[in-house]
Amino acid sequence: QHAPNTADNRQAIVHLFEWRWTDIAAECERFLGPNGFGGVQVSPPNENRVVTSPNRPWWERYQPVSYHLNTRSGNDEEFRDMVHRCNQQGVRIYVDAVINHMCAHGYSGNGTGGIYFNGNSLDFPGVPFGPNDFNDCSACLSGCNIHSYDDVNELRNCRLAGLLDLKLSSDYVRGKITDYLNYLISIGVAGFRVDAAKHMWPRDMAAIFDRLTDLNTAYFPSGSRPFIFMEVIDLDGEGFSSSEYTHLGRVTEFKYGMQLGYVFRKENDQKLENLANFVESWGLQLDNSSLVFVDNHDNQRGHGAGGQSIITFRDSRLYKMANAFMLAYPYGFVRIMSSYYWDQQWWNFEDRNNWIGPPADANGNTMAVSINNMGICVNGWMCEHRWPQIRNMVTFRTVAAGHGMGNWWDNGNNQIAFSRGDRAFIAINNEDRSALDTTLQTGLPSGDYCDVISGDLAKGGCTGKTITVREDSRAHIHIKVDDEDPMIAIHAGSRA
Ligand code: LAG
Ligand code: CA
Repeated sequence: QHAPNTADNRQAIVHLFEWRWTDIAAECERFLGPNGFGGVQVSPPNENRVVTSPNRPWWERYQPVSYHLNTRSGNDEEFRDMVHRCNQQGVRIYVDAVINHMCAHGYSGNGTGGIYFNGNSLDFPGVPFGPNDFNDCSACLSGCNIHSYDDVNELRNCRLAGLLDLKLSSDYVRGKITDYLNYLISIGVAGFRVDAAKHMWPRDMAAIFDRLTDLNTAYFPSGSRPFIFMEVIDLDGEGFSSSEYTHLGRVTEFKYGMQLGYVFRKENDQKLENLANFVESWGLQLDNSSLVFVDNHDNQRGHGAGGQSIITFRDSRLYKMANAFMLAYPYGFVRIMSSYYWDQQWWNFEDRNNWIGPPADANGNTMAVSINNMGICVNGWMCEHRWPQIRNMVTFRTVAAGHGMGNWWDNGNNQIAFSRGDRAFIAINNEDRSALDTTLQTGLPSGDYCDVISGDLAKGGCTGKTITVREDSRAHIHIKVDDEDPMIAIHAGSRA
């Protein structure tokens, strides 16, 4: 389904990429719950192949070997404890479901949970799956791998990068996958990010989703259905369309982050003014069918789609601006990325280190997330979701929920402003030379408001800029070009 099953109408989730379950549980209690985050997308929780060459890349988790909950993020017990503790905080858990394939052909051994598998003989006793549970290579033009993204048979029945392609038309295979997903539902998860969805037939996915049980009534109203958002990379020009999937749930809207990158970087003839009607002009899926993000775990490192335009934590000023726009504008369900740092090594326009896994000790165990007394993550974890500007814009989105965009203003170039009904207002200045210095209609009731970009409304008053909204709802807005964060955002909850 399309609704995210969040508590209290919360409006944004965060992908805690490669975090351990114990750290996520703690983060729900100490940060995500209190700050109104709706949920967490977790890395695939099921057992995967251990890749040693290169040494423990992040992408080994996209090579399943069984559906036991045993990975570098933790075991079954830790996973269940996390789901419970996060739900107690009103923070939902969404599982990254890798169901299109198992591990790559040609490898065998023991997975992260110690279970034997053999990707030469197509034998996965931990499920169990055998040779008959995979698509044969009859749909593939040469060999077993996908070569052409124009031929939908090849796209869906052949191997993605050598990954053994499950025969999702089989009742038995559907049953095993459904058992896995229903087990997660019984634990209390709220939905699924479905990996590699364009490589699966919509009808096969429909058959699997139909067999899913209702959500656990310990945490959700009875009859609640799992939230489904499918990773469909559709930038046009291939033999399929993401609209083939939108009746099943939301799709990841990759055009959004790519275009937003161009807009804030001022490339490809794009400027902030163009955000006035981007849904039509970029050909995006409808509001209710899309999941949006500035970057994801793939395209922040050159995998997946979007290329050089994608903005990440490395361009922190632009990143805060793009996230602020995404969180302010009423389009799509929002996912924030939370990354770990790695050193890039550029060679021929490609980062040769784009495989590097999460911070780990010498034995390859993922490190716990350390947070200093300023609330900043230190040992390699970026924690973009904790950046005060992003954290506060999550609150902005919740306060504004259900109120449409209004009072659009732009200078015809790279300054924009708009309100969300009479609940919230934002202005952004991405000019190189001119300050934004004018009086604008905010839509808000008169009063003094604390700008949640430069500070917080604390007990003693506003720690940032104060914006005075007059009787006629207009306010004087002044944003210099060289402000570290050239924007202001105010809302009903930041009124002094
Ligand atoms: C996805 N969405 O459709 C994930 O978001 C993406 O991260 C996954 O690819 C992909 N689908 C398959 O689940 C990742 C990496 C790949 C990696 C793959 C399997 O982007 O680079 O492939 O996970 O681990 C790797 C190597 C390939 C190799 C393959 C098989 O990079 O060169 O052919 O393993 O050995
Ligand atoms: Ca497939």
